[in-house]
Amino acid sequence: MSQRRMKYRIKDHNLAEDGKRKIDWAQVHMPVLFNLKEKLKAESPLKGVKIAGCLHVTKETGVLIRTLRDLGADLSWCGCNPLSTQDDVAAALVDEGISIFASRGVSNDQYYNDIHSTMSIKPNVTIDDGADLTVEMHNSSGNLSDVYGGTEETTTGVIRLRAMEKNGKLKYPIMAVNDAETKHDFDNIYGTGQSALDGIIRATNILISGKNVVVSGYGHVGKGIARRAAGLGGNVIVTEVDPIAALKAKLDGYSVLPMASAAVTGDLFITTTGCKEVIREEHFLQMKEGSILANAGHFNVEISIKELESNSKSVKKINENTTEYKLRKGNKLYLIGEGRLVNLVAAEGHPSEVMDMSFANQLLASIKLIRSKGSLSPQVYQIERSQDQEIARAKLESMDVSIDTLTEEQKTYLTGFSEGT
Ligand code: NAD
Ligand code: RBV
Repeated sequence: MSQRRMKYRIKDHNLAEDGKRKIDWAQVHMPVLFNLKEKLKAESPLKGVKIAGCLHVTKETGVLIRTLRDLGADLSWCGCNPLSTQDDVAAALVDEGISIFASRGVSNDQYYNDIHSTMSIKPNVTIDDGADLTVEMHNSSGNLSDVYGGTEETTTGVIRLRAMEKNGKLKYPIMAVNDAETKHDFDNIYGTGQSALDGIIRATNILISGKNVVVSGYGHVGKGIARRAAGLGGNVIVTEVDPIAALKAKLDGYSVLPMASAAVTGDLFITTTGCKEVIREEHFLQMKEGSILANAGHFNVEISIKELESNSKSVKKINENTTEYKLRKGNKLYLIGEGRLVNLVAAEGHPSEVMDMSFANQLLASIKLIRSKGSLSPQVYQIERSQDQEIARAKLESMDVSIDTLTEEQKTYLTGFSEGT
């Protein structure tokens, strides 16, 4: 595609060399995706397929985009969060002939304009993170008959798409990439566990050791963050609404408290629930001077910023990613990354090594949609076990790890009932 005729919207072309170096670095750390591409490239499975993507424009996503292009896809891409785009990566991808519509720090209107520009390719496949693109595809007046299906990267997106399915509103099949074990048991846990703390530390340089770290939600993301915060010497307090998750947190050795009590003792608060208004006015008013607030859930709804603002007499930026709210009662609270995904706003998102598996799932799920075009009904589909197994094996292999194989006798034992006491 000629760059002059190609449509795109980025911040600054001059950043392209930096972005290219970053994507090249990530590529070296994503061997599963690379080897899949090498295996598939002779058959060009994406030849002539138009793909619209709405997923954080990061160096890892850059590797996914290059992979899809090298397998024949025609691509158009936007960010899935107003603050997560790495502008140098966006510039590098445009330089490589990809239509990118993304920059860091967009308004809500610009965010949706970028989604619509991305959709104008009239995709056969949508790759989404959070379901904003898929919802816009459904809301637009355009015909969806060219769409074979879509994929969804994150927990919140899968929840939204299942709700669409339940309400009879889903018009094309979706592969729930998040629900693959090689995605949520690694990306959500280890990826967010490390990168959320990385973001908080980059934004504040605080010492985690000795702090009371309140983690809201003890699902995949919460578990990962709790483990890493404890590893850094933090005293972890979990808040939950689900009794089973709360019990797991307690038996994993953490304190479990309702937010009303945790608000009084916490030094650092990290929300990971996918739910709204988890930290709100009644909690802000109980917090200690200097408390720090961050969110790792998909949307910026977990910390009520509206109530933080309405209770403040002054608001000022401390640095690029930290804002000070001086409450009317005198205390100062600090919000990181405007309450958006702290790992992508204040750090670089997940390490390449975990995105390797998430994006291998994205690639295989997209190919599956293309191969079964027309034969899938509009539902949210689970990733097949065989895909998870293939990715886990490839990842182990890339790490030089070998495992055992069941003997025939063991297989018989594990599938039989005759051998007992
Ligand atoms: P999950 O379903 O495994 O866990 C969510 C947990 O939050 C559950 O245990 C639930 O009981 C709890 N919860 C819900 N409402 C609550 C409330 N009001 N107070 C306390 N606890 C509450 O989901 P997950 O996979 O951990 O994902 C959580 C969020 O993080 C989602 O929005 C997901 O999209 C997002 N996510 C972000 C990243 C990232 O890069 N930052 C990575 C993966 C997932
Ligand atoms: N995520 N992507 C990155 N480095 O590109 N980091 C995190 C990256 C994804 C992750 O898979 C999660 O489910 C989603 O962002 C939340 O929006």
